[in-house]
Amino acid sequence: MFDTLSGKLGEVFDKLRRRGSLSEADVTEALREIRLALLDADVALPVVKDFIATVKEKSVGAEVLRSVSPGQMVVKIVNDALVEALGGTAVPINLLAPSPIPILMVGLQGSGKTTTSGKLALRLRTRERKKVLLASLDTQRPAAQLQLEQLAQRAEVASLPIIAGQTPMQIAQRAMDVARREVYDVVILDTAGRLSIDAALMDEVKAIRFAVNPVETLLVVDAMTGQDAVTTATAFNQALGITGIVMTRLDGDARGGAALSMRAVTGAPIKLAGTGEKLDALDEFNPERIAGRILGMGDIVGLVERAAQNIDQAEAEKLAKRMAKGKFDLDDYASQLRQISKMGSLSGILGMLPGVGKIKKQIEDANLDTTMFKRQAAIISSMTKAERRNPDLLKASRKKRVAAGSGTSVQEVNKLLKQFDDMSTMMKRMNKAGGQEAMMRQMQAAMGGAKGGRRPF
Ligand SMILES: Nc1nc2c(ncn2[C@@H]2O[C@H](COP(=O)(O)OP(=O)(O)O)[C@@H](O)[C@H]2O)c(=O)[nH]1
Ligand SMILES: [Mg+2]
Repeated sequence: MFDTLSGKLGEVFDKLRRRGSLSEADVTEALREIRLALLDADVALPVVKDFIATVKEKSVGAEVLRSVSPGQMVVKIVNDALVEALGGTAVPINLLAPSPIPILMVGLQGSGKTTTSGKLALRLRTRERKKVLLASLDTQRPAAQLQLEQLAQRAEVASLPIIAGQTPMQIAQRAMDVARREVYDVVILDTAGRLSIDAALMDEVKAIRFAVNPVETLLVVDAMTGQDAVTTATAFNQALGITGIVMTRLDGDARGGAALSMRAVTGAPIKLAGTGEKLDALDEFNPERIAGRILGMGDIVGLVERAAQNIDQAEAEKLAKRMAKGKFDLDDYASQLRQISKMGSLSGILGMLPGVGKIKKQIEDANLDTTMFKRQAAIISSMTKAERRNPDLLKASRKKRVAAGSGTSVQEVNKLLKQFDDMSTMMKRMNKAGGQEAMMRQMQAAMGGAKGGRRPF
């Protein structure tokens, strides 16, 4: 799985990394090759387009950190885009519900529902210490219920006694009754598949879903079916509303496109990955780990992350010290603006300050306008050293000079000075009163607020 994609991306990056600096043409060429590699891996076209657009935007906007090469920077950007496409963070099976927790397994015939039911039972018993009951609602094939019973024995969990002639609905209700009476934590309901999506299948599963109200409705799809897996997931999701996807046969030589497209196309997270026929071949689907495997460049990704952290941390500490001493001048303000523009948001540097972490996300959401920061940085660089240290020197004629030098207006210079003044006042207050959240609110207001109107924190 992912081998071809991994190989191709490896070639792209080998080329990039041999260069000391990157021209726009280098990046364009690399993006073209990445695009081809993704399409070749069977990733859905809209997903490829988004992916390339994201990488392009980030690559052009990124300021290369001192200790890493441009090629390494691009590796990191592609890595992050892969993680995002794969769903961002791992989403665990939801076990936060009153027992017995019903988990409904759905999917096409042969996708791996029954096998996965057995694997999941084993996993929940051994890792989560859950008391699990397996029940087969597959009355279509004579051997199906026996298959699950055998899997239950191997996983050392209970299975619902088979009663011939019952309908899937009767079996589901009996399973829930037994689970309540015998105090099971989890009931896994394995359903019958069909060769293709048909109304009868959906109606049967819908009725069961309505009757037992499962905490998880897990769709099992075969990774080897490529784009069809994505189509199947879309159809099941529209008809039933699934809570997660289990992708099986990730051990095979599928090209991986389904895994990369699934989240964007269906919106449902891939929660688990089947990686073999054995009962313990079921893994949590972890986007970071999988992106790492695809790129095979974990060391570089780590290096860039550490470099970014070090620089920001050093700046943040310096700034925090100056703030604490009440020595915050226009040079500090400019250095902060540079950081902000580089990071694309206030969160970059402020997120490093102690206690700000938790509101970092909210700042990011506020989507600050960085072009204004760049203009302000230009104004400050048109001032003399003395003016930057002591803004009170800036009277009318000096303001005119600074405005002309930076290609702005006196009005803009005034606005900047007012913002700087507000910020200094706020910092003094912060030193006295503490209160990070209040500080952030004022800092945002001082810097002109969010693009689309001010949002409350
Ligand atoms: N290699 C591999 N085979 C799998 C995986 N999951 C299921 N299978 C195999 O796929 C076949 C069909 O599985 P089954 O659970 O009966 O599918 P169902 O019809 O959806 O219940 C069986 O031979 C399984 O051993 C997997 O993750 N990797
Ligand atoms: Mg089955």
